[in-house]
Amino acid sequence: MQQESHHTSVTDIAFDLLCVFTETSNITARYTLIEEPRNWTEAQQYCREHHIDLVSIKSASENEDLVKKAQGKTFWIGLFNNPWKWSHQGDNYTFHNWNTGEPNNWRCNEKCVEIAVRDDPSRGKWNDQDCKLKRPFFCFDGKDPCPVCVLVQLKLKTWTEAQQYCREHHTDLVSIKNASENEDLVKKAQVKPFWIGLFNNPWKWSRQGDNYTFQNWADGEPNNEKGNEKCVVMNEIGKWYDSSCSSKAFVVCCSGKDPSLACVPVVCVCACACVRVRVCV
Ligand SMILES: [Ca+2]
Ligand SMILES: [Ca+2]
Repeated sequence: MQQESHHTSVTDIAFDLLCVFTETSNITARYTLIEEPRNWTEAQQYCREHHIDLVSIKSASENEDLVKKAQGKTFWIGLFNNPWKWSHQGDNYTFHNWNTGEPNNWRCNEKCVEIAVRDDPSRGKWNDQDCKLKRPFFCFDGKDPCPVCVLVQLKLKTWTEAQQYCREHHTDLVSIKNASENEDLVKKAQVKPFWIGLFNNPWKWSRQGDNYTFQNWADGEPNNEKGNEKCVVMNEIGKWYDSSCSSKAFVVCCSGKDPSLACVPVVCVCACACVRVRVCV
């Protein structure tokens, strides 16, 4: 059957893992530098009002990222008080980057944290500081529900394995709600055909709450050949085929953690060291 040839052709190739990684704009867009200096409390208030909160820093790469964006200015971050905690609730204080001799709580009056941005060894290092001093600061704008990272896993999986994988490492298999999402996905996917979250009869999406309204079946599909085609793959041009769930195709997960967030589909995934984005097995 002509339509089914895409399976065999892919399955027969020997697969090494390949990582295609294109990102960074959305990931780095999670913070906003507010240049007008404020004291720490005003800064916190401003961020909570206009953004989400003062920025938390969880890794050296995030730290470096902010330093690069600070335009040479020393700035407040969301860390405060003793014991140290982040202004943004739920963020754990695990990573830190104190300068030598800091935090020193100078004159018992340093309860807030700034990052110095100078061209010396203290660049990017943290200092506890008097909360009343006015500094520019970074607000946190929330996590990008779907990083632009495009990671391709060349390992083929059955639909069930794919679903399990996506649910474990991301949110779920990808759902497609309209033609532009479909088009977007075809463009971003580096390997095809791949499983989408559509399954069963009547058709529904793996990701709960997503309605099956849009469809993009290839001609003559779904044909439920041999009564055994309950899962759906997308081909090179974005058309859908029902296929046997135990056949193998590539995997595309939606990486948004909150299913209610509109998600740009992200091609899944991994086994390559991918900085800033989740590293998958
Ligand atoms: Ca200090
Ligand atoms: Ca079919």
